[in-house]
Amino acid sequence: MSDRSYRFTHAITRLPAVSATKGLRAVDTGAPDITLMRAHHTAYVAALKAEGATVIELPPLEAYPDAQFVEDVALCLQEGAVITRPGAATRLGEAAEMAPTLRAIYGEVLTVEGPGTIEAGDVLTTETEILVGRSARTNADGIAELTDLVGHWGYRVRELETPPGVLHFKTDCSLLDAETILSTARLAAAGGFRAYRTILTAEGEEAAANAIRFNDAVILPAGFPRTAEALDRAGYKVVQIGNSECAKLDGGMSCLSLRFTPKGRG
Ligand code: CIR
Repeated sequence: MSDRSYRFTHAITRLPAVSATKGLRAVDTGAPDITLMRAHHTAYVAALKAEGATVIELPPLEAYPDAQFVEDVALCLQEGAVITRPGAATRLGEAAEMAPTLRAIYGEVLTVEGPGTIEAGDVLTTETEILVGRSARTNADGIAELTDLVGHWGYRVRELETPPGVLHFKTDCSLLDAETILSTARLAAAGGFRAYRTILTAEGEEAAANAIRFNDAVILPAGFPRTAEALDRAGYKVVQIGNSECAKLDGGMSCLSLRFTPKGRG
């Protein structure tokens, strides 16, 4: 089986803006400390580079307090990229900010035009399919438009539900390899992952599910020792990165990068 769903040559990140203190959050647990958030971000970028990534590091966007969560505004595949249409009104303009960077990399960049909305935090690409969780940010029209767009490159989309009260589908799961998904128990219980092996986050460690597999590493938010140990025991190389400040904005490891291998380079 191929490994293009977790082996990549490139990543895009964006340094958090000072305005990130005003980022969206479901529950207010206090303003994030921007100095610490940036230190975590630096460690995250270093972890990607240690795995061989060429990282395109974009500057902060003060007008968009959530713009460091670059994952949500585009879906990057080998054949091309799709600019999404965020469901959060304050994030809609972030998509156009990402477009020139993707156009410089890819021959083909498609755009979700609406009226539907879709954020790529709700999109999990595996070796065989693209799973999309319907959520408060991603609706049926958005999924239908994405399905049309990526169908053009031969991809199959399967619609699932993001659990109620959970921001994004990938808040609760991440791909570990071609056969394996790291998932919270609540998402796995919904039954959408029957074709995969699942490793569950430890009870009380649900936030560990927002991880990424990038080449040989599973990059996991720090502070979830039982899940880290389970992954280690299963043979994965676990790299832990501080996430206390992005967590205050409901962000995790997947949100902070776009990961891809443009066709011809992988
Ligand atoms: C938001 O609510 O949009 C941001 N505060 C967090 C986005 C996290 N992104 C992700 O889960 N993919």
